[in-house]
Amino acid sequence: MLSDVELKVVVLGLGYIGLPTAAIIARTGAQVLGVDVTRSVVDTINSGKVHIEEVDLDGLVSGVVARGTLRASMEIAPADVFVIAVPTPFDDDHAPNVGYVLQAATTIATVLKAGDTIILESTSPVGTTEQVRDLLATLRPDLRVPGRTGDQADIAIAYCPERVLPGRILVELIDNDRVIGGITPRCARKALTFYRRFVRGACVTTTAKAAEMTKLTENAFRDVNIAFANELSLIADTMGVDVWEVIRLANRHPRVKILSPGPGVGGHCIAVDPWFLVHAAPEQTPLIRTAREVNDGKTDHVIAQVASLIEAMPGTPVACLGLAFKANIDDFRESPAVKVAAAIASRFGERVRIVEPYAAALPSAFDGTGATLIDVDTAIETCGIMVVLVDHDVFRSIPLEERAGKAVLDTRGIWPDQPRFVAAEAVRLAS
Ligand code: SAJ
Repeated sequence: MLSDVELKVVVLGLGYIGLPTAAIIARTGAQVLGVDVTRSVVDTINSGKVHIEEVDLDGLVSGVVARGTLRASMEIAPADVFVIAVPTPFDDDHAPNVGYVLQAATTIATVLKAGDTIILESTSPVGTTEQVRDLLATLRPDLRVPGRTGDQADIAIAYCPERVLPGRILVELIDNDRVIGGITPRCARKALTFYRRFVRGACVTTTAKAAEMTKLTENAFRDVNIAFANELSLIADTMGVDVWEVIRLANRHPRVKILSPGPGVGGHCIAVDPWFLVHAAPEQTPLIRTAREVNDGKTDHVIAQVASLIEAMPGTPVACLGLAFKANIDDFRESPAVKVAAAIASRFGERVRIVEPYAAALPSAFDGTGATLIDVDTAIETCGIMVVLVDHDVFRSIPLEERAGKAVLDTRGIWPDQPRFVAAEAVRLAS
């Protein structure tokens, strides 16, 4: 086996998963080349800086770049292990788009040699790893690919999904268990040897297809469970019951663990991945599809609730607290908070003030609306209506006396001590 210093690794895609992964591998002493199609990303990393916000990532990247074990480039180079960590979005009809994965495989084919290992980490529809294998077989007929030539393959191909939580990526990359699916058992073993270099969690081997479905299952499981919480919040609203209290009480049952309602489900994973299962098996997925619809519908419900509250209090400035897709991160992709705040801003214009400590400027969704970005203290001083869209710690810490007398719509349940009648009464008056 190659020692860490001799091992050459290429990571394709230097985003939220690829960059931390590349940096952690580089910390083991392996020579890592990160490849990305965006010039500014490559330049930023080579100057020892990061283009994404993630706890402790800046220090790690500057360290490994300074040591010379991590370098970024727009050009691929030969290596022993290739890790694909590119996006897999879906098209308008919810069909998964694996174009970036196939593009990455095409790039790898130009430098691939016997003995190399290719690992796909991107969330992918079941069968994608075999698709990568078939593409490589076509592009490089000189190499024997696994699963077609018994145990005699020249290269190893495996699927190993990332399962890290934004905000805890560096910890979870090391501590989480990994599922490693090989096209053949030999492929899985080769990939396992690689992950053992930096993963402390258990590494469990399986087939590529089972690993692909496992990843989709994890995120669909969470989506379905959040949908249950969101549905409860709708029921509780119609009954005038505090859903947060009901959930707290129900969770005292030893086998009940209800998640938290919110303004909808955001991010690039949980709001996307369940569609891969629905698209692959439409007849068999009524529950998973409905969960997606419930979670998306919750965002529309919150928009209507906020609009009623604002209409009930003419002229009162309204503060929308948070834009990120979840607490304490700067990631606004697929964020329900952005959807709610932008819809409200386009309707109520200058009355709408946005508070988002993780944003230097308002995203383009607010262009031309008249909404402004203000800090939390100004919001407390000037806004009679407060809408909590994200449970950032800085919002959680606002004491009751600073919120007293305000009409509050708390979609995240961060202020259990807020007199609930204020918002409920205003909404009732407006309806
Ligand atoms: N949310 C709720 N209520 C909850 C929990 C979450 O409304 O009780 C919302 C969040 O506010 C957010 C969305 O759901 O808008 C998703 O947040 P999340 O923290 O559940 O998940 P992500 O998208 O940050 O990361 C998920 C994780 N998957 C699972 O927990 C099964 C992570 O481990 C995966 O690596 C990641 O997706 C991914 O990349 O697939």
